[in-house]
Amino acid sequence: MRLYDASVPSGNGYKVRLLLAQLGIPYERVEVDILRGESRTPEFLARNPNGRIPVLELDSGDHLAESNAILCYLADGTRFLPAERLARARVLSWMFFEQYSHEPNIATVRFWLQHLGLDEQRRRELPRKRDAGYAALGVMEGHLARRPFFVAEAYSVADVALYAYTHVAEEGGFDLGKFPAIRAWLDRVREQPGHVAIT
Ligand SMILES: N[C@@H](CCC(=O)N[C@@H](CS)C(=O)NCC(=O)O)C(=O)O
Repeated sequence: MRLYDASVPSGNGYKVRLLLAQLGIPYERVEVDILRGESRTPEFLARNPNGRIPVLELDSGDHLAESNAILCYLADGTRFLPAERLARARVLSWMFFEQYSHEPNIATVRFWLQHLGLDEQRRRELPRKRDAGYAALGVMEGHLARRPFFVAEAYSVADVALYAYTHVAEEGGFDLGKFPAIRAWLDRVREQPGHVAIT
């Protein structure tokens, strides 16, 4: 297996590397310089027409894009994705939440502050992104106040997906001080067997 990932620490790439480590699956990491447009070359677009990492290349030569789809593919049939119908749908529900309400705000602001800087347009958009990011953290805090993990009392790919950008939210200027349940959950995720750090 081969994973096309960013040369800078991308949370979307990290989700996949974390699960691959926890599943003990060997793979080759290919670094793509997204800041220099390497994910937009004709060669890369043949792997993912959407021009983004991560992309998983299977031993069959097939390519799979979208971090959360890759997580579901890898987790299928393992303890990281419940077989029971409702629990499985709840895992997906949190993964869609991650992509719609969390990542576009928390990850995007981190990317701006760490890599792109704030031009006039980003500066204008920042307060709205900040509010939406805190709203997503508020939803997570309420849910985690009453349970150890997102679904069915067990660590799953829902936790992997949401951990990736939450644990580095402070790099985007989000203060986790007001979210004790999230901070306790971050510690529980870090304690899972096979955990690896973002790099
Ligand atoms: N929804 C996608 C988002 C992927 C994404 O935004 N990747 C970024 C890095 S984190 C990227 O490749 N950016 C390069 C570009 O847009 O050219 C996923 O979850 O995989």
